[in-house]
Amino acid sequence: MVMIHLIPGDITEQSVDAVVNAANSSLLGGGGVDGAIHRKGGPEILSECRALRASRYGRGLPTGQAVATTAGRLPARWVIHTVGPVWSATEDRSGQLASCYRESLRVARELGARTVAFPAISTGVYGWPIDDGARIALNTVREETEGDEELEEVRFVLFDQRAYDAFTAAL
Ligand code: AR6
Repeated sequence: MVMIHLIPGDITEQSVDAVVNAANSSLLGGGGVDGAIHRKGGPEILSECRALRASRYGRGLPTGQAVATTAGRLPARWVIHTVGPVWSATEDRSGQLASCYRESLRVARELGARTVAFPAISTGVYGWPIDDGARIALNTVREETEGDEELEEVRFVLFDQRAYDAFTAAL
């Protein structure tokens, strides 16, 4: 059975097989988790992202998809970059947010990762309400890992108290 843990803190400090990055489709960095991962992980991650842009993802990584690179100097083996949807009050984009979690787990399994750390995708710069973001994250990961024999642990790493409280309530 896959253990789901909620951890207050910084995702760049997690010793896990794979850390998920809330990236943007350029794959070339940004603020929030993305900025922290590139800053701490060093230039190796960015150079692999550039190579992905030059090969498979010439037009960028589409929203809801995921792709892996090395983790550079982070205490992890891989970074799985995924692009969350920007929150919209008029359009339901929750399927795209669920897809980020699902596709990231699919890539993690392909890599043979046993431990995976997620941030609360889309709930920062992209404006997704934290309670709803937490519900979608937990429901999708629970559904997706049911009966999984390979994965051991999925960790949600929550940067502030509000996010931690929202995930605790949703769990
Ligand atoms: N560890 C864990 N969680 C963090 C960290 C950290 N070091 N830093 C922030 N968070 P965001 P998004 C939380 O904005 O909403 C970037 O510029 C944060 O409090 O990182 O998906 C990208 O390049 C929030 O709860 O990602 C994109 O352009 C959550 O992580 C855009 O932001 C996600 O916040 C993506 O926006």
